[in-house]
Amino acid sequence: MAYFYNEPSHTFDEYLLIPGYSSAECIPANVSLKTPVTRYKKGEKPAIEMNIPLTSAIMQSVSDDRMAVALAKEGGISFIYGSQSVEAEAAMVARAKAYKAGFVVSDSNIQPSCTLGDILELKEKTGHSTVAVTDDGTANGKLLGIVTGRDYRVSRMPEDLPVSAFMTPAAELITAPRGTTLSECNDIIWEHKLNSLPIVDENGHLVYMVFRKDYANHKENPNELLDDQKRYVVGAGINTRDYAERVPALLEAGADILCIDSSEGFSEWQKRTIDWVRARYGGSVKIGAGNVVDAEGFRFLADCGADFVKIGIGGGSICITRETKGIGRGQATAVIDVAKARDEYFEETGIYVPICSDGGIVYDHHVTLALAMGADFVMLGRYFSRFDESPTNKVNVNGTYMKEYWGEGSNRARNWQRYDLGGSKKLSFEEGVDSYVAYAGSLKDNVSLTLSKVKSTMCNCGALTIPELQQRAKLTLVSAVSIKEGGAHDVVLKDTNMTRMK
Ligand code: RVP
Repeated sequence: MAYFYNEPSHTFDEYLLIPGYSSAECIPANVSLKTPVTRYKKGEKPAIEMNIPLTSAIMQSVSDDRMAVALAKEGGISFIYGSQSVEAEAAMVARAKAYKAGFVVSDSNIQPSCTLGDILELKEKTGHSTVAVTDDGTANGKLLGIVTGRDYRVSRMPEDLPVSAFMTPAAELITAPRGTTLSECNDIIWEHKLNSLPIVDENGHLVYMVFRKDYANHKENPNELLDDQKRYVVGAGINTRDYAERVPALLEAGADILCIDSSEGFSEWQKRTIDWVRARYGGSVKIGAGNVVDAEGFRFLADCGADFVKIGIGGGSICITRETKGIGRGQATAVIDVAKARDEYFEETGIYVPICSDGGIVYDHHVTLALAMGADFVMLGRYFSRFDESPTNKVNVNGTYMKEYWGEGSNRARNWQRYDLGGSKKLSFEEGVDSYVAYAGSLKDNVSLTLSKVKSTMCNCGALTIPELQQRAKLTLVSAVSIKEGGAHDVVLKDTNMTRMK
């Protein structure tokens, strides 16, 4: 006879935290959100930790190189999507790794024979007023001059005036050689009262631009997550089919950590993939696996050698797996069950395997709940898709700005490897939808607001670290009626259009 669970499975919205004692020490400024990402032995330190417990989903509409840089700046990790060619994914990883905080590959470039009209058009397109003039009009051509808003007056100059007639020529520019450090660049910028400083190689070719305003930004990222060469830490998704080609290319490009991207990870395919990685690279290559929703699935992947285990089936905002296939589990119950298994595994073996709650985070406080239930970190898709840094289009729908967001199992993404069970190489039926989400602005502003709420609740629970939260949290299931009590009720809201993140 089939096995029946006695309890229904629950999701985050059905739980609340009960405050614990908060001492005077318990203030948000004292909270550390540092968390392990990879397995480690008792008494040792994990090879990779994050400064904040957030990762971005392995999805076309969420994680590219731009997202990877933006999230690493805040202290988390993006897993660049694998549902693209090996070359394209490796190129994204390489770009994120090549990104040097404060050093920008110029995106506004023009040839000297172009006109003032072309400059205005370019400015309209990129939104940037500093344009590099190079011999071939590319970001790495020979630097011939710079045009800024101070070099022209639209009302006094004809639009067909060539750029060479009003640019500041290279001979009059202050530049710095490749290899100059960011702080040296900053000194030059201040000494000469510049807004931007071109970095050139020994042949006079443009390599980077350093902008005065970016230096200030860089100083504002105390949590940034860097590797030992001071490059941003970047993750990448892989599948259980083409790992023999994909993994070497991603590592060559500089990926710090991999994750098998699969809707259902309790399978021989995952074991084969991890075995292949271990046989070829030993423990030096870090690889997460998943997704699972119970203790058995966790133990299987932990025994296979996964560096972390991802939890969640069917809880994603764009996911219709539960409707189409009838599999899955309420995300809160899945996290609680797997967290218990992770702790038992640690007791038994002395090996701590971090777990990641993936999907279904709707409100900021769901992050705190997931951590309190035992997750070491969370993975979010919808959340990050709403920001400027996600790879999708920002569109105006009936007067409101939206970003596009689609599932990996949708017809749009057609990521068949994620749903593959060793059959034909195609997506047989959809397990995801194509959608819009409300545009929410910059990642930095939103992440800082979310984490300030997380820290505040942690203080209410008397916890200054995530492990303390996991030990001290008191959680209660709530009734359907008391959920209603939790929102604004029995009042007439003044702003009925107001959308809130609780
Ligand atoms: P959410 O954050 O709720 O948007 O969920 C994101 C998660 O949903 C992803 O990390 C992934 O596990 C899952 N996903 C991605 N595509 C699909 C699908 O098409 N069904 N599901």
